[in-house]
Amino acid sequence: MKKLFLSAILFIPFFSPSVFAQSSALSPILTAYYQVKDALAADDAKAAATAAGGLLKAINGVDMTALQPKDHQAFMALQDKLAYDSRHMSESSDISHQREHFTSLSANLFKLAKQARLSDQPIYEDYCPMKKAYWLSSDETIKNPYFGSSMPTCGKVSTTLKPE
Ligand SMILES: [Cu+2]
Repeated sequence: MKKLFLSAILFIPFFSPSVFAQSSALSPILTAYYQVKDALAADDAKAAATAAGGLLKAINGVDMTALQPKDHQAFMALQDKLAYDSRHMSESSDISHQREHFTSLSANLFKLAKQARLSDQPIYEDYCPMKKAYWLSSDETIKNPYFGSSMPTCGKVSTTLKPE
């Protein structure tokens, strides 16, 4: 019993930041984007389309009243562009077409990430020199969504956004 109590105390400091840190009304967008990215990295066009549909829902479902004025403004300026690429990806079963849209989707989402809070965790912007395009990731490991299994580790982290 005493041991259990001690370990509980020891663990609280590790868990509390993620439990109590403020999350953003925009964070479902990033979460859905990561699912799209993972599906493309796995060369799975069907999963990418489904995930892009979820992303579109997340974009259209943002609770604007829950946003800080600065985040609200940044989101409004990019919402249509983000929705456009998401919709095209969700309606396509052609992975090369999805990857074309993923290029501008990633660029616009990175613009948003620089101006508004999307996550309590770092966001890594990765660069693919073969595609000359960027993508966003929640971890530093490179899993290339533009080439998938044919070039899984092509690319490098170009920018790291750390939450304030
Ligand atoms: Cu299209």
